[in-house]
Amino acid sequence: MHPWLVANGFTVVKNFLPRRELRLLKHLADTSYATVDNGGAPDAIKDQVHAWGGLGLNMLSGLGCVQRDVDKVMAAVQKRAAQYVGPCRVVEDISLLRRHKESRTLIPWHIDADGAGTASYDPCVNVWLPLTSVGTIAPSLEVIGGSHTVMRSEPPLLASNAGRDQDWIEQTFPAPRRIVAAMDPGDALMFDHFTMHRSQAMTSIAPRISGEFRVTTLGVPPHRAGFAGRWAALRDVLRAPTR
Ligand SMILES: O=C(O)CCC(=O)C(=O)O
Repeated sequence: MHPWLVANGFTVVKNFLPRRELRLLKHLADTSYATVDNGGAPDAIKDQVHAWGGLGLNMLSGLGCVQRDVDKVMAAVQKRAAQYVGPCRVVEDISLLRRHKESRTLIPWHIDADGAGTASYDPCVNVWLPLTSVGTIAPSLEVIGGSHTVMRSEPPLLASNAGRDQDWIEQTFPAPRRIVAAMDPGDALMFDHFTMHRSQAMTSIAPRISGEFRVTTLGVPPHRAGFAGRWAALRDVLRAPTR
């Protein structure tokens, strides 16, 4: 594991994704969201995109994308992530694209181990890849450096109540090292699944699509929970009170 990632629980990697795979990822996002927006997806998926913007990677082949393209992007993410975390694999079932068009869908403080169904994949790292420049008018992520060690000794929260309010954050991290990552397409924010993070707080936003590729080191047994449970967990993070 990369020493900065171990010490701080996150790292920003410029030019993480090669140009070709970045283009492919944008193509997957354009194709799948266009299918949803043009009425070509089942109601449940339309509702999900409206509610919180997410599309699981394993839904994309049903939304006009070619699975081989999804596999190529996952392979590129995996190869590059391995330079930071060692031999690893992308866990497709807990990886997704997410679109924010309105500030209503921005996500409150949480850790993926509580809210994103990653706990049983420990160690697990989120490779977060925005497809537009973020940090000023399109929301980036805000992370609390070092929070991953603190959060490992906190009792886990149920996915149905995984959001942390501002008072709790201020009490738990009195002198927080908070950073909002300013990033361009192709850059990655890699963070431990115990690292406290949220969507950059903004009252109005430029739309943004991002990829959330969750990688685990090789040898971790497949998660036993069902697919539906994991997506419910992500939705619940969104619904939890923010502050
Ligand atoms: O898209 C966002 O703003 C939040 C993403 C997030 O919380 C995550 O990737 O775990």
